[in-house]
Amino acid sequence: MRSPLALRHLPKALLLALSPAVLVACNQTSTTPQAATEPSKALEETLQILYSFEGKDIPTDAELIWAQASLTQADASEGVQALKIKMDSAANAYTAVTFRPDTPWDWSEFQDFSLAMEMANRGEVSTQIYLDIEDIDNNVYTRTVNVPVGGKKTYYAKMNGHDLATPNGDENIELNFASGLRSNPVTWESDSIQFVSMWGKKNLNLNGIRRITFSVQTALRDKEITIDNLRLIANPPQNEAFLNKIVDKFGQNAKDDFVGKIHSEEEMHAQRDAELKTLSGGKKLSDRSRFSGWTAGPKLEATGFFRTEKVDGKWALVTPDGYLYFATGIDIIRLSNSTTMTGYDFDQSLIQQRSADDTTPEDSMGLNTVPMRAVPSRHVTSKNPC
Ligand SMILES: [Ca+2]
Repeated sequence: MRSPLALRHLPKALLLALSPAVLVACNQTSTTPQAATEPSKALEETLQILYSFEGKDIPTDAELIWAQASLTQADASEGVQALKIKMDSAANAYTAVTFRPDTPWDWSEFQDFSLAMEMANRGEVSTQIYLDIEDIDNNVYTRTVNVPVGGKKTYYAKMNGHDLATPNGDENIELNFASGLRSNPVTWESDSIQFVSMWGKKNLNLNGIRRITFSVQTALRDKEITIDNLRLIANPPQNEAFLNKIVDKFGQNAKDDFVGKIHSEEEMHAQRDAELKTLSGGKKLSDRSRFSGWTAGPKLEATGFFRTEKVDGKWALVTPDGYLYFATGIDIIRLSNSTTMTGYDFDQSLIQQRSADDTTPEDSMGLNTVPMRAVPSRHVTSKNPC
């Protein structure tokens, strides 16, 4: 079944596709210890079942976008049926199933609770699911999780309580205030899997939850999941030490094991030596400079520093010797909490100057703007577009 809603959602889908903050690889294989297939005992206190998929038809609340739904008896965790969703995600950037009740859910009577469900994946590749929950104020909180190929596991997304607290009241921020992390470690131990926080308003208006959307975005393959027992659960007591000792002495996640993790200095040295061995065998391309610049290309001034410079109207990376080079892996580069403008400058004598030993105190401040006294001195220095 293909929904006409697809066109309506397409602009948003394209917007999301451009987001740089996709942190979970769509085809990653979980290297974490295998969780038990049965829900943790600690999570079995159900407050309210939203969908158990036990009827003869798919719930009318379910809207499909480039996806097909069917009821299946495989992987049911409550009753005998579950909802299987097959996403046409190879051909469509945004595929989804949205549960949208006629009347928004009022969950204001609950405190310290989560949305939970079992999900299984009988496809050929893992399925990265985005979970959007929207309230009646049009606020959305987006989370994600990777559902590996295999049987059902329990997943949950907090709706209230524990680490959702935002002490200064600024809800629309990606990082968690207590930890500085985008997504916190679990606040209770269980076999269930917590959705990874992505962006949006963490504390939604529980007087009215308008929709719950499971989507697959910008995937190269068709994907599928089976969902059952979409419900609200009471959060078990919070582990107050959930942020303690989460980073080991090598700067790694101390609470999880993964391929390539360093367990000792000897192991680190062995990895280093193995990597150096592969690098020493590499041969430089014939038209590359000592810094791998392009010797057959334009030759700019040799300033002794890596820098950027415009060549024929386009920005280029330049080696200290003045050759252009190409680099992969460039990520966000910005000044600390500063706005960025091109083409304008100000009287520098009116702006506090930095020294080489500054420790960028602006990082702990708000947006670092030009002081008001310098504003009248603003002038155009370049009309070239960046
Ligand atoms: Ca069921």
